[in-house]
Amino acid sequence: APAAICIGEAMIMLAGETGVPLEDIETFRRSVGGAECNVSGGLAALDIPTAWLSRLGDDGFGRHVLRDLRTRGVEVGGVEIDPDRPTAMYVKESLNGRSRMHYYRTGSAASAMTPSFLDRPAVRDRLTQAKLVHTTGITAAISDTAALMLDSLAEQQRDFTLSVDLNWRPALWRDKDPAPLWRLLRAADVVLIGADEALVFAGTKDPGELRELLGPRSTLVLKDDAHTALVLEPDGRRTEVPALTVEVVEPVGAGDAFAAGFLAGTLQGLPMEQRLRLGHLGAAAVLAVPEDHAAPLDPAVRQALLTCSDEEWA
Ligand code: KDG
Repeated sequence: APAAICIGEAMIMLAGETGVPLEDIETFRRSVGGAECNVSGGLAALDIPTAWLSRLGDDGFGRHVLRDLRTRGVEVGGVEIDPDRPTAMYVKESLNGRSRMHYYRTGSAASAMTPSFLDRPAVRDRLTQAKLVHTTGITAAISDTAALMLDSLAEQQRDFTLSVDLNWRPALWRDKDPAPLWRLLRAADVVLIGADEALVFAGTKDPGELRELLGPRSTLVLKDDAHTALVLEPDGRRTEVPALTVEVVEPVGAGDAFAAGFLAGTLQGLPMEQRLRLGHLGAAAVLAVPEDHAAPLDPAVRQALLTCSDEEWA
């Protein structure tokens, strides 16, 4: 049975040529994106038995997502196919060293997730057996019914650890009340937040202040992009590990790879410092490629990097 479950929307990603404005792009490169879907692939690549739960359209894009995830070792038996709504997609435009996302996801199959999605036997069985369930603020934003589903997920009698990555996407929250997102974050056992987005969303990137806002019971993982990541545990313990220096090709997806590394390390019971290192290693690999996910590191190299001295690390 899958130890980890990721719930959220997957999208077909169409990346335009770098430096070309959307109206002039002629050729797009297709890959698969979507935060929770990226995390599921990252966890599977680190040998964690992982399922991805969501809804897809009965279309070629949906079939491609399923095939891609299966190839990456993610279990997709709990995915529901919607005959009436499409698989979502997004277009990535890279201009002046920055990426912009253009979403085509309103009314998508995944946005029609409701609390009853969790009651389907295929989903219920997987949730009962999971040790960890991961989702993000994106799922709270894609529709009111998906936000209600997350309320119901948070209220469950649960044996699993609930992990939530803030993934603040202003474009999805325009004219919307972020209350469901606050509820989700406050219900989580593990909260992952980037310092930049913390500042925009919560008005602070101070770990102590964030802890106040989120409530004392969660483990807070605060990433300061290129520089460092720290963990604040409920008992007040604090662990910090500097990031690796990499030449950034394209940043989207790095946060998901970080989450996958950190959560895999958590499920494997690694010391906190190694969990953070595993997160940084995942992020570094994705920063160096244009896609939202990267090929996994050679296990021997990974192991050496996890256990080297602090001086050798950074
Ligand atoms: O974290 C990466 C995601 O942002 C990307 O894959 C697209 O899920 C996505 C979103 O909604 O922004």
